[in-house]
Amino acid sequence: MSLPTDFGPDSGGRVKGLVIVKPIVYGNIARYFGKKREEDGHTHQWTVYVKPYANEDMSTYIKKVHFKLHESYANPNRIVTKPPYELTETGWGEFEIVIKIYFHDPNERPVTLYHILKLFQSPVSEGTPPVGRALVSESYEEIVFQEPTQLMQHLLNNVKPITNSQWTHDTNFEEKKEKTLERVISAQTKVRGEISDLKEKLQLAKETISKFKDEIAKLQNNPASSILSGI
Ligand code: SLL
Repeated sequence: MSLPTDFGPDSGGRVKGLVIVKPIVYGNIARYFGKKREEDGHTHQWTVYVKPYANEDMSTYIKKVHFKLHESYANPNRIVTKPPYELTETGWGEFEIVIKIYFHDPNERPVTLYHILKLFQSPVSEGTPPVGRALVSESYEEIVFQEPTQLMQHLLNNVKPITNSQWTHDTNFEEKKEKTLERVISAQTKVRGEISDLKEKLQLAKETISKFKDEIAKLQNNPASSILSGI
């Protein structure tokens, strides 16, 4: 890729106060063969990927993406230098994939993501997908560029669309966001309730302690009166 080079004498400097956020989606899809393959025991074909949340060609600012697979794979370090940033393999087991994104601007530190490759449906969800139907396990993330250089600012702001047609995702992230927010709010309400219960209990305990302290003081000052009062 040819990079614009003329950004003036200060092009190496960072743009003060500027923050650019790029939302991304990363994860995997997997398909069950329907049986264990005789020759190698593999059961699934899967694809791990990083893609933009919006319809934007990330190659403008991404140089390459490293996918680090489980040691059981031949050449576990796989490098993808152009979109789509994805890797397809077959296998039998789940493991953690380390995804490292490198940028064209060497001043920008690479970003590392961790994804647990998912092949099997969790028992709590609606059972095993039928043979041929893909399982999807993906996450939303935001890459935050703090005070990028002018060069990087230019690259980040000059992305082109990937496709002219609709850019969609398998996961409904808007719905996921709403549901997550609802869960956070209900957890917050529950925790607030528990805090106020505990505060009441604490208050009661403090009052009881103070009553006992008073009684002890009375006893020490005038033991006879306390005995008479029945304590
Ligand atoms: C497990 N801890 O035991 C995990 C490791 C590794 C999966 C899973 C290798 C395929 C091949 C493969 O699927 N490895 O190249 O033969 O579940």
